[in-house]
Amino acid sequence: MSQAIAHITPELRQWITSQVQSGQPALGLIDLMCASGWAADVARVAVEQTLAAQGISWLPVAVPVPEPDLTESSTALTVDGHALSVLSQLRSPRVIVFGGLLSHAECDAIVASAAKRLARSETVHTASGGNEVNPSRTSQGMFFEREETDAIARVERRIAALLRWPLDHGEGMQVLHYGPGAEYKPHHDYFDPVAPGTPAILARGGQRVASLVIYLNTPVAGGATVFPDVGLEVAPVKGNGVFFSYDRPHPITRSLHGGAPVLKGEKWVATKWLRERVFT
Ligand code: PD2
Ligand code: ZN
Repeated sequence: MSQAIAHITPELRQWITSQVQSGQPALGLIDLMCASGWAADVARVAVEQTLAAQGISWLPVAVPVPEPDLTESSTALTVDGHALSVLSQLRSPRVIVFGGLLSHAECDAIVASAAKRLARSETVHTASGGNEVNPSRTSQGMFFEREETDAIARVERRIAALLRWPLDHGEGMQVLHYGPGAEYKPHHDYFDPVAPGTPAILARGGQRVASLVIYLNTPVAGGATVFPDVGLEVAPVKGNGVFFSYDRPHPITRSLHGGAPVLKGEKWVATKWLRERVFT
C-alpha cells in the first residue's frame, strides 16, 4: 500500500481528474488503468482519493470482507476445537452475534492482563493520522501486540479461522473498560477516505473491513452495542461477540454503531479490527 500511495503522483491525479471531467465513469477508469498495467490496488486508491479530495461524490468500490462459513450449520460451529453458536444475524448491515466465542476463563485472563495497562481511550485524528482524546469516547483502553500472550494468540487464531481472514490482517486486540455512564457514541470503524491523514493510516494494511467486539463481562445494566441505522441493539453478554463487516468505507454499509452508556456496573470489551491486507 505504501508503494501504492507513492505511485499516486500529482500528474496521475491530474490525469484522473481530466478523464472524469471528460465523462469517463470512475469504475471504467479503474478498469482502464488496470488494462494499461496499473495494479488494481493503486488504481482504486488513486481514483477514490482523487475524487474524494475534490468533493466529488463517489461510491467506493466494494472489496472482499471476512465472513464465517455457515454452510454446514447456521447455529452451531466448532472452530479449532472450540464450540460456539450463532445467536442471530443480519444481512444489511452484515452483523453476526456469536455466543460462547470466548470461555469465561479466557475473558478473565484478558481482563487481568489488560487492567494494569489502561489509559483514557483515544480516537483516530483523521486530519493527521494520529490519535486524540475525544469526548464521544469515555472509556479507558489499551492495545495488545498481536499474539502478545498465549491467551491472546489462541483467541486470534480462533478469530482468523472463524472469519476466514488471515491472522496477520488483524490489528492488535484492543481492550476497553467502561465505568458507569461511559459510552462510545455512534461512529464508523472504517477510515474516512477524504481525510488528509487517511493515506498514512492506510499504508499499514489498507482499510478496515470488519470489526469484532467481544464482551469480556456482563454489565448489570446498559452497555449494548447499537446499530442506529437499523435500530439493532446487541446485549453485552460475557463470552459473546458481535461481528460486523463493511465492504467499502461508506455509510451505505449501514455499519454505523456505538456503545450505549453503561447504566449500572461496568463493561469490558475486546475489539478486533480486520484490515484488507497485512497490518504492519
Ligand atoms: O463497546 C462497544 O460496544 C463498542 C461500540 C462501538 C466498541 C466499538 N465501537 C469499537 O471498539 O469500535
Ligand atoms: Zn466501533
